[in-house]
Amino acid sequence: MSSIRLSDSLRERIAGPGPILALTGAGVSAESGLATFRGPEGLWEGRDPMELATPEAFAQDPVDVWRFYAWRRRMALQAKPNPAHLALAAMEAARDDFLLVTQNVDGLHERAGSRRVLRLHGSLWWLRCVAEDAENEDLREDLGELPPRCECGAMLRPGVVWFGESLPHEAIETASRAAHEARLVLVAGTSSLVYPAAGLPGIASASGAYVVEINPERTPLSALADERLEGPAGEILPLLAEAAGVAS
Ligand code: BJW
Repeated sequence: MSSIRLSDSLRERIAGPGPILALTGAGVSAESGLATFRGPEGLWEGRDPMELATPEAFAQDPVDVWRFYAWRRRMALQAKPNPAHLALAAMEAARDDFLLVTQNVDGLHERAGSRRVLRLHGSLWWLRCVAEDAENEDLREDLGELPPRCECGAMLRPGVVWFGESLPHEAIETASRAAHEARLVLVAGTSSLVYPAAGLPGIASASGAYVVEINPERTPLSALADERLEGPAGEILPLLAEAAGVAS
């Protein structure tokens, strides 16, 4: 039985009319067994993922970076959506003014049933040809010899967004617009350190939205949030879905 109690004000807001924006990060997949980036479990073979998730690392040693992403793909395939993913999918299904924006690349939101997902940082299941710069959904489960190759012979790279790279234009434009229009923003499982995603709750707040942070730890967003729900997303998001009158 959870000790987390939702305020009456939040209960009214989650069940009431007007656009809701949910922004998620790696913490929502933590309860599915996937490591976060900056947490204590975040190391891969003793190395900081942030040193591998860069264009510079890929340019220097593509096979090394591909080994990291091949491992991430295997972990994501083995993982199952948890109650946090399911609650978000249920809230989306119950109303047409609910938008999910995620920084995650693992595909667990879609596997939980979310249909309108704005992916800010790409997908583990997309590949991009370094020569043609065209992105394809990857239907191969096995990448074969690393690095995988495009039909044109050039290397393929993971279809994710690394530091210093632009986010998909349409996704960030739509997310910014949704932040301006949102009445309620749920920010779950992100350290709120990485921009431009971390700026979305601030945009929403400046436009009058009520911002709720769901995270066991404080982040740079905590001071701005109207309400903090301190605990795991897999416990708190189902409570919010229930308060919205939705079974997840
Ligand atoms: C739980 C939990 C549970 C645990 N329940 N919670 C403005 C100011 C300053 C800098 C910039 C700026 N604008 C742009 C920049 C530069 C840069 C940036 O933000 N740098 C900062 C770090 C300072 N941004 C970029 O380069 C972006 N591009 C860009 O803006 O292009 C234009 C431009 C370029 C250059 C200069 C200026 C403009 C691109 C960012 C790409 C980020 N890519 C990555 C890798 C993706 C591929 C992959 O997955 O491998 O995205 S980095 C990594 O961080 C990944 C994540 O999506 C992202 C965010 O991490 P997230 O999800 O928050 O995870 P964690 O681990 O940090 O946090 C987990 C949280 O969960 C914690 O708080 C836990 O407490 C919590 N938690 N269990 C709930 N059960």
